Amino acid sequence: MVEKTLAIIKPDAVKKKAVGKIVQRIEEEGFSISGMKQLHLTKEEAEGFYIVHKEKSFYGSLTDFMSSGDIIVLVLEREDAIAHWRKTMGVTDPALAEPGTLRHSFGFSVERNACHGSDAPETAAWEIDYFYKKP
Ligand code: DAT
Ligand code: MG
Repeated sequence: MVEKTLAIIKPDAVKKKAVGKIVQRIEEEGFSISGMKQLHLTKEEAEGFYIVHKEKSFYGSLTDFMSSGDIIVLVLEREDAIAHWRKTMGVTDPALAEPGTLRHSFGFSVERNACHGSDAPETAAWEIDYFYKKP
C-alpha cells in the first residue's frame, strides 16, 4: 500500500553536512518527497513532538538535542513507506545498526542518531500533522 511517513534529518546530521547524502538515499530508495522544510525547533516544539517519551529518562536531553540546531523535516511517500524508511535508517542505536543503514553511516550515539522515522500509520499521521497541518 502506498503510504506516507514523517522523516527528520536531525541536528547532528545537518551539522556534519550529511543532508545531501541522506536526501540522495531517500530518492534512491524510491520515495517521493511530498514535503521538505528546514526548521529550528524551540525546546517546547521538540517536547511536543516527543511527548510520547515524556516519562523517559532521556526526554530532557533528547529535546535539548532536537532543539539545538536546524533540522530537515520531510514527508516521504512510497509503497510501505513507514517500514521501508525505518529499515533504511536502521535500529535506534547506531552501534547496533547494520552497515549500509543511515544510522550506521551517520549516527554518533543512541541519542544523536542522525534521523527519525514514524513507527506506525497512526503516529505517521499525527507526526505529519504536527509539522504540516494547514492552519
Ligand atoms: P526511534 O527513533 O528508533 O523510533 P525511540 O522512538 O525509541 O526510537 O526513541 C526516540 C528517540 O529518543 C531516539 O531516536 C533517540 C532517543 N533515545 C531512545 N532511546 C534512548 C536512550 N536509551 N538514551 C538516549 N536517547 C534515547
Ligand atoms: Mg520512535
